[in-house]
Amino acid sequence: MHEFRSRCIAGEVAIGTFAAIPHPVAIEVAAAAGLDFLCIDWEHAQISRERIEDLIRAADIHGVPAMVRVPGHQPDSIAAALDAGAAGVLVPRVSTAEQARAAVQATRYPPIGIRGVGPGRAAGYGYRIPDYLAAANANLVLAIQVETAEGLANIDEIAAAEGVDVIFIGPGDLSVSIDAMGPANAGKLNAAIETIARAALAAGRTVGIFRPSPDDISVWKNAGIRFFILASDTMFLGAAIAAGIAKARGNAAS
Ligand code: 3PY
Ligand code: MG
Repeated sequence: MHEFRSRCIAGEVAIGTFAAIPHPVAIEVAAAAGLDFLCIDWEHAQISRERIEDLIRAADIHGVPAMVRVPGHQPDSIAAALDAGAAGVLVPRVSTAEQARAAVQATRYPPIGIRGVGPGRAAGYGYRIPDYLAAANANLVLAIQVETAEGLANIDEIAAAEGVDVIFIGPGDLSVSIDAMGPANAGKLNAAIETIARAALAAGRTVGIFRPSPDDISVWKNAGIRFFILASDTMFLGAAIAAGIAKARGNAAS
């Protein structure tokens, strides 16, 4: 098993970020900064299918596992990301056990799933198909996002779906879906996150969450969460520019 998947399954702390900038330079800069993994955001960033392969290539140069958040549940999107050499997929908006099982089917080769065999980059462009086939089911990480009211209601059945490695909580979508937006509703949102985390942990799953800032990572670690996607390359870039400019302005005024 690849070290990244064994680490995820074992519930060791893993901290990555979303890659939303569609250029290998951003991947190389992020990878060199020392994170545990990258998650290329094909769902919400303007990253094309062809570009995903170049971004994974850039991450590979630095030995940093690159997952891909696929744009939906379509098996062809999952196959495209994995064929390009992704270390795993993050499947958004999984709200039922049936959708969770379909994600497993699309991610794993037979006999576990129904992923199709092809001469993609992951399989050495066809020159290493048997080697890739022999290892892919054990190596690839499958993370599914629970981030809707329906997913919250169905969390016990979703968490029981065999073959899911990480149940990943999307607080942004969840807050909209359960009508718990804004600081005034933080208690309601946090209670929903804790419900998902408890159910997933009881089913033996690793639990992940998106956090926009590192400030409350310890709070969620104490709730049993171990897999963190911290902000994104665009968010880090904006925050660093804002902080630098503010400091420079302050220094210029003194
Ligand atoms: C959300 O917060 O909705 C997310 O999908 C974060 O990854
Ligand atoms: Mg979301």
